[in-house]
Amino acid sequence: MFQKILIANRGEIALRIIRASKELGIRTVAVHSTADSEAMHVKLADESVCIGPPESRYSYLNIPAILSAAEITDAEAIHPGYGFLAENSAFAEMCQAAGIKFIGPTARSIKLMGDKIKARETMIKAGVPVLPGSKNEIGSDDEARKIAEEIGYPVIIKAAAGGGGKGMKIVHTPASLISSLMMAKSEAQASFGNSSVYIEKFCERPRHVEIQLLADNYWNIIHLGERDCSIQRRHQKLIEESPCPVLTDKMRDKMGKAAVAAAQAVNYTNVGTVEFLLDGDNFYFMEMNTRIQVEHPVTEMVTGIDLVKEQIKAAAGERMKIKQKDIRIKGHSIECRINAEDPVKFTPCPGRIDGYHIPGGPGVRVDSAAYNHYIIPPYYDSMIAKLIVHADTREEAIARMLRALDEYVIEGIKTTIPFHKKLLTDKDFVEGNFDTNFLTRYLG
Ligand code: MV4
Repeated sequence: MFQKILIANRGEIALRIIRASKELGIRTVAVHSTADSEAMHVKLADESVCIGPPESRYSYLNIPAILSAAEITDAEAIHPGYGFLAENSAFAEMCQAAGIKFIGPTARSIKLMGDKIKARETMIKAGVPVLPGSKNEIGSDDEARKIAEEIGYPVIIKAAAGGGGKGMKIVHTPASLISSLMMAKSEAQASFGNSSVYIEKFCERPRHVEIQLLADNYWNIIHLGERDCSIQRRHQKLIEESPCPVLTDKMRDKMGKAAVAAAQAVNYTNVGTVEFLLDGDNFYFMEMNTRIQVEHPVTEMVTGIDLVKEQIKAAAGERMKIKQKDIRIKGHSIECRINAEDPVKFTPCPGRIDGYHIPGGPGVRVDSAAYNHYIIPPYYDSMIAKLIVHADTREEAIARMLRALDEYVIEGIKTTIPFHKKLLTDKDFVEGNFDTNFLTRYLG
């Protein structure tokens, strides 16, 4: 096992990794920007190194500064968390070249899954269902017309280097195909430095259901059930839960097996998530996320498995002790993302917390780096806490979440707590009757 690891992240996920490390007897190094000198991850780590000015590109994305910090503190491994450098295959390669273990999958897996066209092709070969679409990058307007006619409208144009919903264009009629194609290509070039796009049949009312995977370095790959992440606004998830309210045991087994097959096809290691669109009884591969995700706690609550500890152990070369047959999904878990945002307009609202009390009691977990009098800097993501509950049934989990949201006091800034209180009493939400368009309709 590692003696010391460096955490190349901030906020709640940095704390989550520090906590897992401490329980494994590993010493921790925090890195931070000048805006984060008073941040909780700096206080909780054994050591800290300032790596640059507030802007992410000069600090949390500053590869030479982070590798130097690992070198001077003798850290043997780097945990990237999520966001920032977590899915940067060049960074994973540079860690390896510097003799530092990257706590995540191989650079090869990250690169392959980062190319959504290659990922799609890999899934087809592995027998994982995908929506009808183009095999390769769209080469010409004629090719786009031909493929769209073949699969039928509506279609969706996606960037090969995209993901997470960025740069997608939905096309309802042939008349708008070519202009959408032009826009998609130029947006892809501007956002990702790569104008390559592909076309898929557009699925109108899907649920977003994803399978959590866990793998070691010895070809052992298991799945830990699913999360329903359909409650999103502009591709930002706001509520996640496990299990998915409409998935049968039979469907879970099928989807889980497909996700494992997907991972086997690329010799996947460490943790990962396979995203599917669920449309009635059919599911289709969307993308694979090669990192620990924000919403991992709901899976931890229903399986009793510590995903961050497992990922550190896997990276250290330990053989996985958990077997697929040991996995049981127990009860129901829900996570609400609490953002420092206006609860109606969702505009960021950084500033000083003045009055803070966290909820507690049975089945309540708060993953947060916030504390009373903490000043939320304006430079980073607005998520300040994840409130996670676990109960025997979904109904009890909703009641528990409403109770915990009532206990949560965050004063001095605006948060999305009032939004969650309202949404959790919505009839359709309570009935589990929603898809990825739910919030667009709900918010009007
Ligand atoms: C789709 C889709 C419907 N049809 N692809 C969004 C994130 C990325 N992982 C894939 N995404 C989607 N891909 C096809 N062929 C619907 C989504 C989607 C979505 C689209 C518009 C608005 C909100 C959405 C939320 C989740 C998924």
